[in-house]
Amino acid sequence: MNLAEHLSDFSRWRHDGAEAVSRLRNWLNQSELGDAQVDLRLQYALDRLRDDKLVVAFVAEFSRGKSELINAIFFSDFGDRILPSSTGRTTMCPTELHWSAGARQEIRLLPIETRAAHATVSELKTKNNAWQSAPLGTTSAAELQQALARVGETKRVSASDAEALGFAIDANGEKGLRPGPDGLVEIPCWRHAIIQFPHPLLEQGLVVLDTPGLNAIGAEPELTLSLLPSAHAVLFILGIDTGVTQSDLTIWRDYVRAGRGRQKGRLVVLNKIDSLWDGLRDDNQIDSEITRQVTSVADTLECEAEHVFPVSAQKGLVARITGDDSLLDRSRLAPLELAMSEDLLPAKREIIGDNILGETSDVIAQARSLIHSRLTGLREQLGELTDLRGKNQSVIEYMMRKIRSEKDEFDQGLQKYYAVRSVFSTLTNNLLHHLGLDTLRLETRRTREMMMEATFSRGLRDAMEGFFVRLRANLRNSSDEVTEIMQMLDVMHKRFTVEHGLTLTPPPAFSVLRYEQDIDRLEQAFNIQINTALTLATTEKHTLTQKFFDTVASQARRTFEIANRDAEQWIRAVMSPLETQVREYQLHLKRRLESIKRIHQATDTLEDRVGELRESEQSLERQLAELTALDGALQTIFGLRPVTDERLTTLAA
Ligand SMILES: Nc1nc2c(ncn2[C@@H]2O[C@H](COP(=O)(O)OP(=O)(O)OP(=O)(O)O)[C@@H](O)[C@H]2O)c(=O)[nH]1
Ligand SMILES: [Mg+2]
Repeated sequence: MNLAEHLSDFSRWRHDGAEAVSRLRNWLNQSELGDAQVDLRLQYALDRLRDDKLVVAFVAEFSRGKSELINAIFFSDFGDRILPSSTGRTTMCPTELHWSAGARQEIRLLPIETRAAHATVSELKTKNNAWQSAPLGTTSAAELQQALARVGETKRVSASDAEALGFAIDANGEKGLRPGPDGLVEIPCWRHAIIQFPHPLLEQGLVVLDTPGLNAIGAEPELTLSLLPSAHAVLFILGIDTGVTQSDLTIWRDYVRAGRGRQKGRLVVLNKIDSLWDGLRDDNQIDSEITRQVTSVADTLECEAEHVFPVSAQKGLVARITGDDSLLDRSRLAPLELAMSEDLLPAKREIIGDNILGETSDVIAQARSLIHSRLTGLREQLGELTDLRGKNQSVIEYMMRKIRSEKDEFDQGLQKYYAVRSVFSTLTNNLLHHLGLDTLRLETRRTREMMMEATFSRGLRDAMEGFFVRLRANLRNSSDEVTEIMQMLDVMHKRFTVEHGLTLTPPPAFSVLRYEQDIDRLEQAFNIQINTALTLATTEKHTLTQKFFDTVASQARRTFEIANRDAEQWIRAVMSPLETQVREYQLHLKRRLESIKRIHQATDTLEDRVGELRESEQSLERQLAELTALDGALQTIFGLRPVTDERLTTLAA
């Protein structure tokens, strides 16, 4: 299977999974076993399954062949080069290629001037009027090429204007843009480009991110703090003709590997191997030269040689367009694509699968325990009634009194439960306040003001450090509240179990650790990169650190948003089963009382009633079997790790 086939296999899997989840959802509704909360949870799971994206980013210094490699891997069926690729700097802004069902075919360009304001690209994505957009014809390759060429547009502005937009200026052109004789510098017209078009791979949820070289990467903190770390695969590209240069190494260390050991989905590509096909060397010499270079690259980058893939993007593209199989073999694209799909898809499946199974197993366990408690109640009632066979009126009256007093006792217990529930809602409000976006907004504003006032690097750094410290303190407070809530729930559960003999499913746990780790990671990434920014001259330092902070703040907001959503969901998840079970039990007592009353008043005969209950018992048992089958189907799809033919071969080897 090539990458495209792997991807369509993956998308089929998601489709089947979505069907299985839908079946569960419909069944729960039809069997009256779900409630609004459960329905919402499954709806979210379905949405996630359908909208899920796979992001593959291409990162390198300029002219290493990123765009050409994208053309060869993804777009060769257009019969031509689609993304512009040429000598010198070509791609001037980060370019995202994707497609969402129902979207308009278009190219959207974000003017570079938007860098001056405090909004990050992801915040601007929803603000249509910030972008310039043009419809995109996709019938001919030429039309596409022409539209896509716009990602390379530049303009000349004064050095001070460029500085205000966060570009570094350097008279020598080493550490920044070099002003021309007229004092002007050349900057990209666009800050970001989004290309939406219905390519089959993009339709399956693939997002391709093409990036420009080092200078541009460094100036957009969002790329380095958010887009690249969250990409499912990052391909780092080198040229065999240039080897590993100092700036290649900076990109690798600061942006791709970012201080950690080998990560899944991070591949090194040694491009342009065709430059060794000079007609003088024979195949053996070429092969050993490639092996030598691969080893040396792996040494320099401190990675394993088998994660370095020598290819020729250009010859690969030509081979695919002309259908030349032997050239395609020589281009060595296939092993790279195989590694990409092996790194990318199984890991992704595992995450999605665990995620969805987490939701559905919970929902299924709830439904199962509901059926069980209905069954237990029913069987208890059946026992009571069969015991009454042949008994006289006074025994029936005694039974009735007994059930009535049980019911009264339970109702009294409920009063206590309602009192505790109101304490619970105070506690959960506190929790949501600490995880709240208002608090975060306040912290963000405060830090920004402190940064404005800071004259020295120390002050800037202190302001930022304080920001992280306070965010962590908020999370720790939330963690205390979670403990308190858990203790209260525990008491509530014990009471119902001991006093009324209810068997309740223990509440799921909740921890803020994940969000703390997110914040830690953000701080780490930030620390690595802020050092570079702090060595700059004052004005640049201010603009760049401010921009860094904007991204950090927007990332932190995302973490807090997720924490909030999770906490709300958790609160619902602990409360709703308890409420349902209490309600069920109340109903059950009522039914028992009703049924004895009717026998007492001789409206029903005992045998009719017993017959009815037996029928209900059977239908509950049927429900249990159906639920088990639905569970099994979900486990098969999401629980088992997919084994591909290639995987088997590697395992065997
Ligand atoms: N010989 C050879 N040249 C290649 C290969 N891949 C790309 N090139 C050439 O290298 C140059 C740069 O390629 P691009 O695809 O524009 O590189 P890029 O990394 O996207 O560069 P920027 O967009 O400027 O950051 C072009 O002239 C390509 O034709 C290859 O496999 N072999
Ligand atoms: Mg390019």
